Amino acid sequence: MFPGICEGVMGESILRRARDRSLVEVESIDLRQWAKGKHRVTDDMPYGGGPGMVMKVEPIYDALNALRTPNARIVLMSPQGRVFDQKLAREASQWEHLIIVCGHYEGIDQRVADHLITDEWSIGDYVLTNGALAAMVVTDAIVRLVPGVLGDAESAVQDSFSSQLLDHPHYTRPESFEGMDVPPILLSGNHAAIAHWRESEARRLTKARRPDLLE
Ligand code: JDE
Repeated sequence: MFPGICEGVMGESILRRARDRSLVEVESIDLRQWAKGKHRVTDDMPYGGGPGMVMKVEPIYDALNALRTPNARIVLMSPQGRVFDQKLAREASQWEHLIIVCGHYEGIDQRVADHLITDEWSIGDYVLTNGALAAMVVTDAIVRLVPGVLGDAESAVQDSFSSQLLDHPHYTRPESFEGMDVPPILLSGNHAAIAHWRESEARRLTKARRPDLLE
């Protein structure tokens, strides 16, 4: 319903460069194209009553039939989905064709999820007004893993989560700022000691903040 959100995100920075260099093809599609009637309605009142609106099945059905290819995976972003993580991002970065259905209102007619969708993903335990925001989060996480998208400087190899640990702290110039100093070991030139410090900081941080990752 909001292709502008997607274009805004995909028109900047690394995603834009990836598209410009044809490393990925990303398209945002306005569901209203497949909505019928003068008012191009995409939502309706819920059966059984209650507040809020529900996205209709027909426009989504027609859109998916027009867009799908034999190998397409069709993902619905919703709070009910499987929680999206780095492992899923790595998997999806190998998929040939990914179509993300972005819900809004109170949800989508359940027949979409039951019959048209191959995967349902959540980006976390909170409710957004608009699935396009969640779709851009997963798109960014997936596209940056496509070979060639990140330059050497941005390389994903040493990222947090490729090591299953949180990242270690980073510092840059100046050496001292308003009485706040860079840890001296980073200025020592001792690369083995620096690597050891970074590893132990990553472990310390992970243990303190995300002990679940150490399981
Ligand atoms: C995705 N984490 C959160 C929201 C919704 C009350 C109000 C709205 C398809 O159905 C949806 C989709 C969305 C948008 O996505 C998210 C999200 N990961 O919010 C609702 C549910 N209950 C329904």
